[in-house]
Amino acid sequence: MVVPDIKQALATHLGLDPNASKVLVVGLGDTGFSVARFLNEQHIRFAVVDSRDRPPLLAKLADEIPDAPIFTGGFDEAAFKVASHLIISPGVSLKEYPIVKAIARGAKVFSDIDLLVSCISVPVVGITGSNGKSTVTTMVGAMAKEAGRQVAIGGNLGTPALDLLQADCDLYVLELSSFQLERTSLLNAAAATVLNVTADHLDRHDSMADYAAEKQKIFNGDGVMVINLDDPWVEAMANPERKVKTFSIKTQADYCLQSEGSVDYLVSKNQRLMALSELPLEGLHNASNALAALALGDAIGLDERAMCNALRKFKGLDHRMQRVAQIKGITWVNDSKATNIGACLAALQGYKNKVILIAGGDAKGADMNELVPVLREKAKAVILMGKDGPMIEKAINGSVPVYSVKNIAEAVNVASGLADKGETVLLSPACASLDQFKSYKERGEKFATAVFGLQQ
Ligand code: UMA
Ligand code: ADP
Repeated sequence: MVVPDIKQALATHLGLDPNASKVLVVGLGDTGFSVARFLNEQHIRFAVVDSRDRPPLLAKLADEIPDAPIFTGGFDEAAFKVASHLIISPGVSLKEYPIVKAIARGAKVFSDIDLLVSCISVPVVGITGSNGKSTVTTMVGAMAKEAGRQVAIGGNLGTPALDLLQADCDLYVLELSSFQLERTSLLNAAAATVLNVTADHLDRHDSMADYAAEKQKIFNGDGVMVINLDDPWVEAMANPERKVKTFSIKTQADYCLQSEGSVDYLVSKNQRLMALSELPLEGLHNASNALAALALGDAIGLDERAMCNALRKFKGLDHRMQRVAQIKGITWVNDSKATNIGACLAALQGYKNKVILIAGGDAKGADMNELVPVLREKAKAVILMGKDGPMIEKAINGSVPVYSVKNIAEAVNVASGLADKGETVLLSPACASLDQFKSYKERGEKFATAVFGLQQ
């Protein structure tokens, strides 16, 4: 449901006045475009600025809103000088000089998430964390659908928040990144979680504490806090004065695992919900994700049976521990979405036997030494590529055989030569892809293409 008077809500919550406000939309990617379209529909004056010469949606904006002022090729200081409000895309750092200056002058900063939540009168479920956001967001969305709810699912997952705005929607499930949360102040989620906090985006955040503090903003307000007892950063966020639901794969919690004989169950308050083997996903980290999703669903009143049915049918997302082929007894797994150390560690820890790992790319300022003890235990060989390949090789320091390659096709060829029957080759780079690819998707697709090429 949408509030009866959007203009009034924007005035009340954000001080947006169609006659006086001058909004600057910073960044013209998917978020900036959705914001521009929304402001145009609400007849609120805006301009768009992007530091790139040709931002990806320039032609589309000029076509759809021909009279929108657009400044590209740098952050035009004049545009910032007159702005009363800045709506800043997640890809743009708040430390950019014109932004710092505009804030000091009194310009208000907010996000597309602030705009969405000002316009709706139905519950929001918010999901953040270093890893598992997309998986848990999609799980909760599937659970809500199975329970018969009219649910909109998006945010960092892909569909910008404002593109989800629909009159007949009774629930929003939003994946939120630390960048989105950093500039969001109006969110009051009915249920929210920080799944975990491990090193990521340290090129944008000053420290782990700073990164965790941005994530913690998902708990602003008075909704149910869903807390991972296995993560010390997250456990410390629990507020005993609030409604809290806990989950864990290691210890007793509101949602946890229980073994009986050789069978593990997902349980809630000592009641078995389903056998872990019914969850069609690899890796214990996905048990943690399922428990988080159950706790979130419970917090907003979803039916338990519907939630378990949705989990039984959940096939997982592409590029996350996705088995792409089995060729001559060798299993090839695409985990291209492992863009940080935590995801790569979770992938490796899921294997009993040693694997051949393909890793490397842009480490985003992370300390790759954290990876080394697990590589020693779980990797037969490591094939490295990309900008920070040499840095990872230095951290490994000869303790595991390393092969340096130029591209993913060469990585697959080298892996094919090293792998014996019964072994697994795992692409789980622990790094972002952008130094060599358009996205983690392109990296995963090129990996799969090269693997299929081995069959020729
Ligand atoms: N950029 C510039 N100059 C600008 C504006 C952007 O150079 O003036 C660059 C950014 O540094 C970035 C790229 O352009 O490299 C895209 O930034 P953006 O803010 O325009 O991105 P959008 O297209 O709006 O997509 C954003 C999220 N992107 C980022 O946070 C970088 C998308 O998450 C999200 O799906 C989308 O909003 C809808 O909500 C992607 C992502 O990579 C999947 N997120 C990071 C992650 O998951 O690790 C946080
Ligand atoms: P995000 O949206 O936070 O990036 P995804 O669900 O897309 O999370 O998964 C990203 C990567 O993290 C994949 O490599 C996946 O296998 C791994 N992963 C998923 N859930 C977890 C978890 N709970 N802990 C650690 N790694 C995880």
